[in-house]
Formats: sequence, C-alpha cells, structure tokens
Amino acid sequence: MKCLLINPDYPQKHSLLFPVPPLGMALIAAVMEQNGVDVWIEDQFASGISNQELADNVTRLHPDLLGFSCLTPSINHAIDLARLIRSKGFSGKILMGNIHPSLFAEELLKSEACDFIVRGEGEETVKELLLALRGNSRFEDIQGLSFKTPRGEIVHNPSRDQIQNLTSCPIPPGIYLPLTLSLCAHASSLRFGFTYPNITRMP
Ligand code: B12
Repeated sequence: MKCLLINPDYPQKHSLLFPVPPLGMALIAAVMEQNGVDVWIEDQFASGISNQELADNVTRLHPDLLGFSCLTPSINHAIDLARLIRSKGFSGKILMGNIHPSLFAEELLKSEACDFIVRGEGEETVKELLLALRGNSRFEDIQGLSFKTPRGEIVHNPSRDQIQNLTSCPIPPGIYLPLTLSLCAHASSLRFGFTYPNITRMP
C-alpha cells in the first residue's frame, strides 16, 4: 500500500504563520511505515508547490491513500486540493486528521472532501484503519474514526482514550521532512538567532 501525506498550504500568510515541521504527520508516517506502507510527506506549506503540480504528482505517484493534516487556517485549501485531486481521477481513499477534522468531522464528511476522519491522536487509530483497509477488521470497530458507509450514512465511532505510554510510539525519522527542517532551521536562525541542531539530525 502507498500513502502520500499532505500538509496543505495556508493561503493567508502572516508573520506568525511560517513553516514548522508537522510533527503529528511525521508520527503518522512512522506508524504507517512500521505497518508496511510506503509513505511520503508533501509539506506544501513549506515547498509552496501549486495545487495543480501537487495533483499531478499524485497522479504520477498513484497512491492508494492520501492523508491531509488540517488546522482551521488550511482547511478550505485542503478541501479544494482534495477535490482537484479527485477530479483528476484519484480513486483511492482520502483521510483527514488533526484538530479541525477532529472537531468538524460531520461537516467534512458531508462535503465529500474525504472518506475517513481520524479524531484526536492518530497513531493507534491509523494502525487499525490500515488493518480494516486490508480487509482484516471492520471500520465500525475502530475507536476515534469517523467515516461514511457505502450507503452514505455518516458514522462517528466512540472516541479513543489518549495514549498512556508515549514511548510505544515510533520516533519519526527526519528523512520525512528534509525541506521543512532545513527551512525551519534557516528561518529560526534569521528570526531568533538560534537553530534546531538536534531536530535537523533526527535519525
Ligand atoms: C506546538 C503547537 C504549535 C507550534 C508548532 C506546531 C507543529 N510543530 O506542528 C507553533 C508555535 C509553531 C504553532 C503554530 C501554529 N499554531 Co499551534 N499548536 C501547537 C499545540 C500546542 C501542539 C501541537 C502539536 O505539536 N501536538 C503534538 C503533535 C504530535 O500532535 P498533532 O500535531 O496534534 O498530531 C496528532 C493528531 O492531530 C493526528 N494528526 C495530525 N495530522 C494528521 C494527519 C493525518 C492524515 C492523520 C490520520 C492524523 C493526524 O495524529 C497526530 C499524532 O497523534 C496545539 C494545541 C494542542 N494542544 O494540540 C496548537 C494548535 C494546533 N495551534 C493552533 C494554531 C491556530 C496555530 C497557528 C495557525 C497559529 C497562527 N495563527 O500562526 C500556527 C500554525 C503553524 C503551522 N505551520 O502549523 C491551534 C489550531 C486551532 C485550529 N482550529 O486550527 C491549536 C489547536 C491551539 C489552539 N487551541 O488554538 N503551534
């Protein structure tokens, strides 16, 4: 299974809004990799590539699964991008996570921009979702998941408890975020006079 994770662009730039490593998404990438998925991250906020170019990359890469990480300032852009990618023939599943989809799962599923929403912490939910996508379990049994049934009903499964043992989570390799990490290190040294040496040397 192939998955492309996308950190969508923020259309309204301002001085406080600058690319930072999307750690939540890197954690999800690490979980996916541990569970046999070939995974890439496109940090569109950092790379600045256009929706058109990104959609073309999706067509070329032909992933089975797309995952968007969305805060409120990027959600409309993410919806536009998801629709553009679908209009170019993408027939895989679209997954959304992070705080905005967690709060507005019903609205987003109704908008048809995505098939699944992972509410709250994603590590365990994504692991179980991969099993269900491979036909080895049922979507209805996955805590923290919202989804649409083939009959078009929207289902919100019960929420999932927070992870107690954080050391059980895989450490995301820095390799997922080379561009963001180098941009971030550069920007922080210009703005604040320091860099993130430990982050840029993540394993
Ligand atoms: C640290 C932090 C920052 C840091 C760094 C953020 C970062 N590295 O991503 C800084 C200070 C730079 C920052 C900036 C901003 N932040 Co901030 N930030 C936080 C804070 C305190 C923690 C986020 C975090 O790193 N959590 C740890 C990581 C590991 O978890 P996570 O990102 O949530 O990811 C998990 C799940 O969400 C989920 N998940 C995430 N993405 C995906 C994708 C998929 C496909 C799936 C399945 C699951 C999934 O799984 C992950 C693992 O469990 C939160 C509040 C909070 N307590 O959550 C606010 C918060 C996210 N920030 C917020 C905002 C508004 C911003 C800014 C837009 C502010 C601004 N106006 O500039 C910017 C955006 C910058 C950016 N480029 O993203 C709001 C978002 C509100 C909203 N409705 O969107 C929050 C909720 C604070 C608040 N209560 O208002 N932020």
